Amino acid sequence: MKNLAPIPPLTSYGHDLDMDEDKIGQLRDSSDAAENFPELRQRLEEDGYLYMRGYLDREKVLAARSSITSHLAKEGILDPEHPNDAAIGKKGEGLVFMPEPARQSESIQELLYSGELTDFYRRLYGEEITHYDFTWLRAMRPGKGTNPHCDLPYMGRGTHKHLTCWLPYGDITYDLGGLMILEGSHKRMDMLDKYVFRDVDSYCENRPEEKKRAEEGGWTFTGTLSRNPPALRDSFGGRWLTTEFEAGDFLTFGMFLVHASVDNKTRNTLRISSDSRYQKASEQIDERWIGVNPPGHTKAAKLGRIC
Ligand SMILES: O=C(O)CCC(=O)C(=O)O
Ligand SMILES: [Fe+2]
Repeated sequence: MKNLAPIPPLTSYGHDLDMDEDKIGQLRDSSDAAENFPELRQRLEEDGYLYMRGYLDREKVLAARSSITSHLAKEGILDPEHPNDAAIGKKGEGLVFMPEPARQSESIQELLYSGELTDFYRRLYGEEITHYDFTWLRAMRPGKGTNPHCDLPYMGRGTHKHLTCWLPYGDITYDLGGLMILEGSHKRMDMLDKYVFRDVDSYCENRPEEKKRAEEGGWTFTGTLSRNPPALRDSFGGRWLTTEFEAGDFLTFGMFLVHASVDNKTRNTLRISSDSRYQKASEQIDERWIGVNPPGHTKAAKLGRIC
């Protein structure tokens, strides 16, 4: 087990997190049970996540990082005064999503959709698996991170038993801001049931304003659960859990676990990570994320209903 540095004061979505030990803590590292899938399944059920420290080949992750940083350099996002690998952005530059480089980079495709990682999911589910074709690849600039949400509202048109894999490309210190999860939130259906089954691409056809917005491809519901992570914690209970991630780690969790990210407090370094999704091949898949050019949240994906 790694010796962990104490967690320094952190902010998320611009709010100071409460640093008391019953309000913030470290993710539980499950790499000790890496070969024990019954145990991993049990922990996933209990904790709502598995954090696999150092599970993947660090060199492969760093090779994928290089393909991302060279793309960012080509796009003029990186400051040419620094080596590409440092991922130092020009002022104000950064991208939340970069589907193109994820699709085109062989090293990312191989890392996420073959070998160790897909074997892991096959063994965890105990049967053949499949994955979304769409990859959420992010280069988060300094400033506010991702606000608290569950993933289901964005991807709930197939099975609800799929898993997100959040993977850092490089070491992510506290000031660069990695992912954090809200302990026990996946069991709080009393708090989630009015939120989590809403679909960000559905709208009420009988509400003219909503209909208009949806027809223009706009969002009627952003999928955000809160813009205030410490206040959300106060109402749910549990602790925000995070850690300093390293290349080779991944964190996997289900559709009902509340998560967010720690803000990037560096002066100009981009935080590079991806999130990808895996499920049993035998279960229904959300068509928004399948194909060479998945419809995603575009107009083509909007679904009207009478409310
Ligand atoms: O990387 C982030 O800031 C957010 C990631 C996320 O929401 C996810 O992995 O589902
Ligand atoms: Fe998410």
